[in-house]
Amino acid sequence: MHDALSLVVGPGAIGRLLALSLQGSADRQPAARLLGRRLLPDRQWLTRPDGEQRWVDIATVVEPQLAVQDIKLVHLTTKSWATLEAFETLAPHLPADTPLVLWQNGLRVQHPLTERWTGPVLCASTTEGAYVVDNDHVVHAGHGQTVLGHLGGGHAELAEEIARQLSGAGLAATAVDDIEVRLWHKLVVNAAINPLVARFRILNGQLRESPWRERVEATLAELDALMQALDIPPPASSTSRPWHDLVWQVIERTAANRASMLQDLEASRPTEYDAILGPLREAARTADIATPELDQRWQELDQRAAD
Ligand code: KPL
Repeated sequence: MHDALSLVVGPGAIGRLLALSLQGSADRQPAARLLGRRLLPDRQWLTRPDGEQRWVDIATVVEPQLAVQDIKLVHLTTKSWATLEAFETLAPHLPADTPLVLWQNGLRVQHPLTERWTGPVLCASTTEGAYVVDNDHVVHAGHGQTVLGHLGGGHAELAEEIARQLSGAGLAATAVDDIEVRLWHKLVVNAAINPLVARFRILNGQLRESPWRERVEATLAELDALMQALDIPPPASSTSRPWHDLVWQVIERTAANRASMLQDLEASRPTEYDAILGPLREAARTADIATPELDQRWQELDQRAAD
């Protein structure tokens, strides 16, 4: 896997960061290729967190049958709502044992794709910060951490190999045997922050102020009850309010950020509201837990999606 050619599907911010980091750090070329709906310039700028900028030569391909040539690993980095379609387009052209890594927010695609794909499927959760400036420029805004693993806890060696490859490319990654729990943790963070900041078009840090602070607290009370009912182990914390601590820590750390859902709304793109709020509301209904805050956020964003 060390020198294996990877295909990155979905040239958004994380997809481009991944492809350019892999390509820019490998001894053997090419190390990565991008598959997208439109061609991007073959030379891309990558700005690093320390401000250094460099060119990376990388091929973008639009035809799946050409994109898969000699590929040993596929990273699917499309938005959650576009992922099943991207997978269906690619799958007929891929050798049946090709490993897939899923990078989506929410919990809509991870289980169906793990069941459907014939090869190993790993899920990743990342806090790397990146944004696209232009057709030929992506900024790695801040270093984060990536965890990855198989939903059933298997394929540990493969997960470790991929984690080593990512870390070698400057994206610190660790293989874990509890990725499903990690995805629930990220889901709680995204559900508490993203729909609210998107609805009110505010920076993450403004959630610390009234009236949004009260909305975050009310949402956290629902999420706390739901996580307990689902038996999801809480994140490590020195207090008795681990979910509360996790979410407020992320709000502090990302105070100046425009969350991904807000960026999607502002760019008139579909948002990931269903991948984030949908699984939580469905689990709440099964567990007979009322979630008026989550329901309201879902209705507001669903209304926008229908407009
Ligand atoms: O992951 C994020 C996102 O923007 O999707 C958070 C943690 C909310 C940071 O902005």
